[in-house]
Amino acid sequence: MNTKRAKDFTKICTDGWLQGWHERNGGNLSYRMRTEEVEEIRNLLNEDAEYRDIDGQVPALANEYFMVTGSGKYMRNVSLDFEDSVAVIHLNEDGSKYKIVYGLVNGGRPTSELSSHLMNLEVLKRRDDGLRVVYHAHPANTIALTFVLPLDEEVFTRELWEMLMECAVVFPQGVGLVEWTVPGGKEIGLKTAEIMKSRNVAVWAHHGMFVCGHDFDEAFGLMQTVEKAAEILVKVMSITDRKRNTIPPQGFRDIAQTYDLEIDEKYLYEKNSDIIGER
Ligand code: 2HA
Ligand code: ZN
Repeated sequence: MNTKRAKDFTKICTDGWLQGWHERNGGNLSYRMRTEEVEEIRNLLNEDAEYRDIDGQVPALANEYFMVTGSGKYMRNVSLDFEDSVAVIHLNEDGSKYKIVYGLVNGGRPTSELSSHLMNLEVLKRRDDGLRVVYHAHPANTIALTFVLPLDEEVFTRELWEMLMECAVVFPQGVGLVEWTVPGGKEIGLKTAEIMKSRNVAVWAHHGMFVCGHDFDEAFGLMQTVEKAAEILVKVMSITDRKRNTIPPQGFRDIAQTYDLEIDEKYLYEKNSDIIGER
């Protein structure tokens, strides 16, 4: 497929692979297509394909088209063979079934995380129609932190924010956390979608991260910013369990004022401990 959107989709898969976020078939990507983008490839679509059940229902996405990676496909292969690795799917009139109208030419199904992608895209559509990209990866530092930081969204967000001043600007709503849950189904999809109602980042404990964006660059940049902050924290924690210096709560209020951001005060609690991860 030789469209701008297919190129953008391919680029993030390659970029994520180069970051080391996509071992084997790890990670997946979805994009809610615009009407004109579907029209552009109309002659490539096979509308006779059979509808199959989605684990979960997404009525607000009925009749829409999505570009998604395939289950078991490797992100590193998307640029080498797009038609083998990626599908365009169409949802039926009540958002309970999908059919593959393009791609996965050597067989296969959409990503094992289809439920999470579609449930996220549904709440995002309600929140802001422009939020069309959902990206899942396995970035090592963020995953590492889920073993040592408390799985408390306020603490987790605050520790990341302190590592890299950009964080508060890039994800001022903070990050949501999903405690260990078996991936690949409706349960984890519902928990993640709950987070996406108000935030752009969901960390899956001991597994990976989901982010959303208006476009592929924004989604990738968000994943990279969270992971960069996590990497710095891992470095700090490998030296010591406490900080000698850091950005104080007022520092974040000043950032919010300078950049005209709404920062939730719940992340700016006064700390009683200099031990990382303690309040
Ligand atoms: O596609 O990342 O969560 C492999 C995964 C499942
Ligand atoms: Zn995964």
